Amino acid sequence: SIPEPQREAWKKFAAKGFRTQEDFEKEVVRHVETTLARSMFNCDETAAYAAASLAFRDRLITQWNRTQQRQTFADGKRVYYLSLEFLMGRALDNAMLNVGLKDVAKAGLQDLGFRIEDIINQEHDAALGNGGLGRLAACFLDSLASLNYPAWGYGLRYRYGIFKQEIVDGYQVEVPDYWLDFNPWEFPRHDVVVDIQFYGHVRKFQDTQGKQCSSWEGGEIVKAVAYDVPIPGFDTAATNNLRLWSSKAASGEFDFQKFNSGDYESSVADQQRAETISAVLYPNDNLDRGKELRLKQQYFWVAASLYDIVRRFKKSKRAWSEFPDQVAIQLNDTHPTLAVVELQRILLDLEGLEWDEAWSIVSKTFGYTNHTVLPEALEKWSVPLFQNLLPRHLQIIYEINLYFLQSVERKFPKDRDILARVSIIEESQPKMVRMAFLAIVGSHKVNGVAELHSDLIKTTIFKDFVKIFGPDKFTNVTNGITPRRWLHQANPRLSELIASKTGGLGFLKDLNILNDLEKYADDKEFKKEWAEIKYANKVQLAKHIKSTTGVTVNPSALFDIQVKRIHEYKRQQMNIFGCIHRYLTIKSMTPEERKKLAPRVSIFGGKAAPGYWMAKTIIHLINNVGAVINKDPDVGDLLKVIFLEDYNVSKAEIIIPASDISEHISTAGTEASGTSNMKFVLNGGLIIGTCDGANIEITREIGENNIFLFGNLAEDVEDLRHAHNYGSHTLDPDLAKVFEEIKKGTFGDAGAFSALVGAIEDHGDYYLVSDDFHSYNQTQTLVDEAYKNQDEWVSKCIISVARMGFFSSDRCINEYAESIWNVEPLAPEKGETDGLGK
Ligand code: GLG
Repeated sequence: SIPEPQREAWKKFAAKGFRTQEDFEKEVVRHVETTLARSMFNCDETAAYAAASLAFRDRLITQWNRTQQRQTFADGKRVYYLSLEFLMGRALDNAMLNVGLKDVAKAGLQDLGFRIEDIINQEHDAALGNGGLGRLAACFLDSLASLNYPAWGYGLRYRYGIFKQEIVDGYQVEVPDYWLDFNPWEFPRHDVVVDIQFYGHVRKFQDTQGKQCSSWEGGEIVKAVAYDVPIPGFDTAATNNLRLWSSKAASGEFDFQKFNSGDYESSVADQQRAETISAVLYPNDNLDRGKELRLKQQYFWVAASLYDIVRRFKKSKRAWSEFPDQVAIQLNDTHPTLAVVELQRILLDLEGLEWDEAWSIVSKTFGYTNHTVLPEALEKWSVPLFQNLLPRHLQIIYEINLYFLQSVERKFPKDRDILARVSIIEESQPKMVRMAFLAIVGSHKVNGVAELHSDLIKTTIFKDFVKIFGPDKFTNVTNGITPRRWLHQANPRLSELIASKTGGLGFLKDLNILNDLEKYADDKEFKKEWAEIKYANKVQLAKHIKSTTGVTVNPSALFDIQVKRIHEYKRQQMNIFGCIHRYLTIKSMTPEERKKLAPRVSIFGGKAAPGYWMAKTIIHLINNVGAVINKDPDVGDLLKVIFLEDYNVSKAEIIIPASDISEHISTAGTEASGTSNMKFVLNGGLIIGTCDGANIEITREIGENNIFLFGNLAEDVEDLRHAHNYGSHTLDPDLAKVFEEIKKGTFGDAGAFSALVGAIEDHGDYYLVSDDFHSYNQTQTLVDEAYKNQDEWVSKCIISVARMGFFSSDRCINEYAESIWNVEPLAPEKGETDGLGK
């Protein structure tokens, strides 16, 4: 560091970041002219976006530096959130709002000849995630920074995020998402590079004291390079870090030799192989495929992150026993579970600690969040694959398992079966490592993401572990969403109205302030403004629908929206069958009867995993049904069916504020939480849903009168499935009519949909579509009726929003901090906030 006498100069010239409109414009022009080497004669919107982003980035990084310094001096406990997915979406709008300078930027851009909306729309989404799990991680980062927690996110810098979806002739087509062409939000840290080892063998030896030691040797090395993304808190100078690792070939003699000896091609191939590790996000949501490259990604990211964390800890020169007082690591699902093993390896093999001492540190450091009970999503890795890729880690896993099973045996000496049930190694052919079990054994807390889900993991998949470790190890932290992005940014009109009634933007930091709105639930003037905002948001979505699909929809119709990953358990098939049922009903009506119907637009959106054929079939059916209904003159405005291509975070920001009703209709017990349910209600839409995930807690908060619940309960699912397989399974009569219509070819070649229909008719209807179909349609009729009474409808929406405070990710993060991480916020000092816009 710089010697004391020279620091004055540094302080004098320290970067501050702009504060005024004039300074902002100066920065933009400077970036256009010098960073981008353009001028006012060829500065298009892309360049203006780039320059505006760089101006904000400069500002953020200044605050970032101060935040990091402050945290280093304070030397307190930090949280590390390990997630293979961070579904960030766009950064510019968020940065402008969080630092409170959007108005300044708007005026500045206008002065320079641009409209802020056009500039914001230039940005490519950072789509490093599949769905809810990745977006949750992004909301958490926003809350951690906004609440001043000293926290880092660690992830992978995929060159390709989730694919872009195109719809061609009704089918999903995947297009690669190359998003790094120009990304102003990241800082490459070419000085932060970690060597990551793969393959090789384990050498056993005795050290000079005669102690048995192991060393992992040989194999190959890949380099992990850090890229830092600043995460601004809302209305605070605190700016946290998201560190993403990118893989790079270990350069040096080896390649060079090959190159010199004429083997140019293979030296390049090595490089490509190394870079493949962080090349692409696996596009599966709630599905584990067990591919070697995925395990490589996991180890690469976990090893680099732990190296970084341990290095930071070692700088403080504390005793190892203090590690858990300085470091809390949260495992977002089982994807980073190898961190447990890697930390044990570091302490044992590299730092020379004894097993018990090391293990006591490890198991106090980690917390594990489970996000699903679906068996196909629970990660398992084959032992032979492990043995080859990570031989030392496999040994350590066996040892962890041995000590664990010995403790179980001591506790339950008479129960032989329990050992096989809870073993981290599944005795199958080939043997498998059960990652969730490893995560439980290696963590001090395990949490589910909504009450029902947290109860289910305790009574089903992790039941034995509750017996072994006691119930206190298992807890619930119901998910939340950040109101900054999902209300203030996505729905500026509503945010402004709320601010005008609740005394400013304080509700964005304490969402319970929304309670103040309840007194306006019957206020005529307020309701009028409320309804106008919803209508304006629907007009905006209608425009988007028109421009992307060519279909004209009536903004006065009821907008019914289901946007999320396409999955059989989420039951988009039930929704589209419901649309067909509605269509058949309309067709059978007289014109007089039709006049009494409430017009509806059914809107779908979501990606199917490229290998998930059934999900792709559902998309195909939705599109074909839309093609028939949307041009049927008997139907007109009464029903439109729309599939919106390429659902992502920035589209969600347009779609969610425009809903009247949204669908969260998973088979009870299958959706761990859901988070879009919260986003829709927070934006003044009602929901139709099953008693599943967070729907249950939403109901408790907003009241049963304000939600449309239907369907079988989680506790009945098992019996129903059993009855399907062993008893008689009669198809719901309305569903039978829907199937007849599909089979007639009304929606194109019936053969294309035979598997979809067959899964319900002939193959056990695992997701209980037929069982719930009647109650689903009946409830949709109640929705129609309720919507006709607009006055009451708007009151319901206002009351619901007023009661949504609980679902802020701030509440959620505070719960993690208190009950799992044991960390305290570290607020910026007074002077430091001078970085803020306000
Ligand atoms: C999972 C679950 C969702 C949950 C989300 C965040 O399926 O129900 O809301 O994590 O906890 N794979 C997911 O998206």
